Amino acid sequence: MSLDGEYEPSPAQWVRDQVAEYEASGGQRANTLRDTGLPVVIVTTRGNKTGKIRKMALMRVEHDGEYALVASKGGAPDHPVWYYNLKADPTAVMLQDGPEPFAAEVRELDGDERALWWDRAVAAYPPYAEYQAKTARTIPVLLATRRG
Ligand code: F42
Repeated sequence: MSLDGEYEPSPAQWVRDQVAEYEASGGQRANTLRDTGLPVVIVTTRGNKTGKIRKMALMRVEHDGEYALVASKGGAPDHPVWYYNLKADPTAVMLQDGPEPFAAEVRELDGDERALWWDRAVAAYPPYAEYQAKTARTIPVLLATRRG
């Protein structure tokens, strides 16, 4: 299964390179954030204005086969564009954690559920806590679950 449409690689070269290398190697290479040794996943969305296929790397925050997608963007003041893509079309998602991507759907978490997954996210990637401290926005946490 895949998302149909024209693929527009990320304008950020380090993300574009990471996605290409991860996909070309079936997750054997480019599977961590730079030299942190901490694992990433590849997420595909559809652009909410252009309809083009968009891909990015995110930190791997997994629990019982579900994944938190943390819209941190390094603690930037604004949400990443992919957050709006997922809000516009929460079932147009592919997630790759290993050799093959799978179809997923997402929903944004709040309350106790967000708190639980936020703790898991910080355990997986401690800098998320610093990112939250340096931005006024509440960093969105979306839960991706397998579809079909
Ligand atoms: N970002 C995170 O937010 N969280 C993470 O845990 C994370 C980990 C991570 C690990 C490795 C790595 O290589 C990158 C990592 N990133 C992480 C960065 C992440 O991959 C994204 O690059 C980052 O979150 C920024 O996302 P963004 O969607 O804002 O990306 C920008 C650079 C981008 O691609 N912009 C496109 C553009 O052309 O400017 C827009 C793409 C798009 O979807 N456009 C829409 C469309 O319709 O096509 C229209 C958008 C509009 O509203 O105008």
